[in-house]
Amino acid sequence: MNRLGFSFLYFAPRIEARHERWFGRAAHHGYAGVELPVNDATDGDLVRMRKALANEGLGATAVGFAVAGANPVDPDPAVRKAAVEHLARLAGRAALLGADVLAGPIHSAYGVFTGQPPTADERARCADVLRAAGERAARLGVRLAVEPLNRFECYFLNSSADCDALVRAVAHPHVVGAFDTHHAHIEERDVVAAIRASATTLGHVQLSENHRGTPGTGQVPFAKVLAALAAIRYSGWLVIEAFSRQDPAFGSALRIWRELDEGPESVLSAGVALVRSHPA
Ligand SMILES: [Mn+2]
Repeated sequence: MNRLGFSFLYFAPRIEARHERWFGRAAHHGYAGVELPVNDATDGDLVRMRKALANEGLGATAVGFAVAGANPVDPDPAVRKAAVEHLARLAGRAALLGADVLAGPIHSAYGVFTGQPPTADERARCADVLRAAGERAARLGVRLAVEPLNRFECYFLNSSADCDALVRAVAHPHVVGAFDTHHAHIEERDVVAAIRASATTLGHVQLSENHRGTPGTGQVPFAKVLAALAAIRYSGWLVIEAFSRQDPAFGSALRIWRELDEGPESVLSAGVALVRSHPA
């Protein structure tokens, strides 16, 4: 049984009290949970969000990313040790929210490029870091979901096949693969084949348009995606992920240069309609 979530990265990279009225709206629209960014969340934020989630009867997933000083693929062992600690800290924040999954580009530092394709050494280092972090996350009851990103945002992990291979190399039950239709739309030859080929490692799904706006208004073949997920008996979160300029600085950081939706209510509503129109 899949649970429908809504990513609050739509609003901002750090969720503040003023954003929490949208928890109630998400619950009203029929979402089972919300995906909450944890990289910049303070302890106070986490306590406040947990209470607000409980008030609305919502579950949660967490979203986070690896950073330059704690890069899982770095040649320096001290940096990789910091990466394990960083990922364990993010998993701890996820656990505080009651989230059972921490998803995102946790495989390599976001926005860091070497100018070269990934190397075998980098893959081996990353697998070791994710295994150690997975062990820490397991104690918290949190699974780490490794998300490939498109080539313009990341060089280390672009495809579903590479993600599947990485997760197999990690070989820890609390480290799984994530699939985001936005990145897949850019990188995969065939989304259905990509989903089928990663069936045994897939643990988290984000439904996002090619243009990152209102889901269902772009080129991502959601009917095919949802049918493929049903065919592999995917069981986990389906998180609606749209970005906006609600937070102008964050919108600019994500290269959102125009309005892509009719406001939060329209995106919440479109996400539910999208999934309900293609029942698994
Ligand atoms: Mn994503």
